[in-house]
Amino acid sequence: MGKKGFVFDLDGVIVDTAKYHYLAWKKLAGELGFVFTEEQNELFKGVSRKRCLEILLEIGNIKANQEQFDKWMKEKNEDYLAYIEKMGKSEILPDVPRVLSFLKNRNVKIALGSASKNARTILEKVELLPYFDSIVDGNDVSKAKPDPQVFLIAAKNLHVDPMDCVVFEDAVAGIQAANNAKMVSIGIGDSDILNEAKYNFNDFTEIGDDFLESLL
Ligand code: B16
Ligand code: MG
Repeated sequence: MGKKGFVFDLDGVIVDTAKYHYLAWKKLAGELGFVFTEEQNELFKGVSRKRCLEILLEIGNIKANQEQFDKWMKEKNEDYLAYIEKMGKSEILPDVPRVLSFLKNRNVKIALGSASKNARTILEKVELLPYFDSIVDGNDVSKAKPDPQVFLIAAKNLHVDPMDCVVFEDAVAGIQAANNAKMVSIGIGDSDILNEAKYNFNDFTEIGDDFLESLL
């Protein structure tokens, strides 16, 4: 299929940082006097930090002024970063290094396309940074997924036509963003939820070298 650029989402695709986001949001909710459930945390996947806090405050029915809002954003991120600080290679999701190595050896370009402003730190911690030709994260975008902006910037940085790019994503909005960018979308996770993806796999152990080869 002549694909030349491969873009990976971070949380839910390369590492499971959702569990750390959850612990940090849960702590904040506790301080604000309400319970935040793991089920509610599902709503936060792929969503920007600012939007997550807005949703959290809606759940707790809490009104905040700008100063409180900024303080809570900062507090949540500091708690989250304390978990990230302890991350290592063992937290990379199964077979991600195999797929990255395979692609690297085939001389295609690799980018990260994540909503997280902590993406670079996380890739450094799990020692995957050298695989990436470009990192596009929450610091680079003004429009959230499903807007295609994050992936279009990645394609531009890789000097690859968006139509020659493939995206690995675990969030519905991310699959929609990839489709909106006219890229090949690959859903990592539940195929019933990610049913708008062109291809679906539960995780990278299901993505064989022959499938990758067929994309090149
Ligand atoms: P940060 P992804 C997303 O990562 C997470 O899924 C989402 O829960 C989080 O709020 C967002 O990053 C922002 O993260 O607070 O580190 O800037 O899936 O887009 O890689
Ligand atoms: Mg994700």
